[in-house]
Amino acid sequence: MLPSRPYVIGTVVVLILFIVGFYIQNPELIFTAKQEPQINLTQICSQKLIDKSIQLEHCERKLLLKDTGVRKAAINVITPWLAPVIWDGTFNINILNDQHKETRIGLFVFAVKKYIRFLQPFLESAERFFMVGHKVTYYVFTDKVSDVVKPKIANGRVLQLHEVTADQRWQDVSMRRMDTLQVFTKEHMPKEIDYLICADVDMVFNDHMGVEILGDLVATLHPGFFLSEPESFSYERRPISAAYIPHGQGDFYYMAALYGGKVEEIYKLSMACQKGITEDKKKNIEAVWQEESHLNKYLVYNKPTKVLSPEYLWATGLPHGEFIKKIRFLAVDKNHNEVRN
Ligand code: 4GW
Ligand code: MN
Repeated sequence: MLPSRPYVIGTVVVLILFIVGFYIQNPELIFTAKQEPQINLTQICSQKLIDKSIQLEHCERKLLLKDTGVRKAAINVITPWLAPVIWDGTFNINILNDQHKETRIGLFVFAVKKYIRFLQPFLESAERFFMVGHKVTYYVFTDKVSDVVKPKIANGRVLQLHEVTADQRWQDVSMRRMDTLQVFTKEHMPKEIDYLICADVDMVFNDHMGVEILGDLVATLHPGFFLSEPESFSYERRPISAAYIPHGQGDFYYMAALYGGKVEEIYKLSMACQKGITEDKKKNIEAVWQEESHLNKYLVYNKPTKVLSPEYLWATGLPHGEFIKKIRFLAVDKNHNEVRN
């Protein structure tokens, strides 16, 4: 026997009401297909290399670049000329230590006039963190050798003290380093060391800094500029100076408080920078950030083979968010009035 007509119509109406009611309570089931995909930056970051189906065009590029995590990933693992950028976690120190068992490393530093006060903490912290277990020669240049307090130095490490002229102007003290470097990298160092690291003295080593920083030509990202667009780098912009870098050129803003390389490379670098400094002096001008400007100029046309992240150059009190896992080399928060000459 077939069900009666009113019974069938009633059942169909109840069914329709049930289905409509279900979708009203679960609207996402209706609109899923039409919804714009939600962009979850964190998800994209971790997924981006694996999931090729996600096209970068779908993302707001500007938004991505503003997201500091992405900017770091975008610029800081490897440079466009394929030089590694050294961050915590990008190297295995045991493998590298094995490779550098016989490597001889120099650390070049100026401590002239009032800056001699920074030398002891600099050297003591270097003994704790700089190239521990390797052959190290400290090349210290000062105007008062007799005032140097020699710290206890581990076996396999040597402290050389050298007398240097104390220039009147602090800018000249700072720039004299290039002049001194071109002499020593030619005459003394080639027989004594393989690599030379040049550093400011108003710094302390605060965490591991080892052979991972060694390379033919090595420069460090300035902590104040590593997230900046090149237009805002404080390069020398006056064409009259030998340190001039035109807009549109240059990759990073490097800080002169830490750079290095093979002795021969530092010889070439210091020759070029000193030549620029001398040319400027003849014209009675001085680059905006003295030898740092000349260093940046040199590195535009002689790309570093390794770049150190700002872990290797940080300043007290500079906020670092989640970027900086290790502060390896820290600028001392100096009282400028006390150290001014
Ligand atoms: C202002 O009065 C001075 S004095 C600025 C630098 C001075 C200075 C620098 C000095 O009297 N003696 C000296 O040995 N230096 C060396 O140049 C020292 O190695 C120092 O780290 C380096 C660069 O100077 P700085 O550290 O003051 O530069 P910023 O401000 O870039 O850290
Ligand atoms: Mn300094």
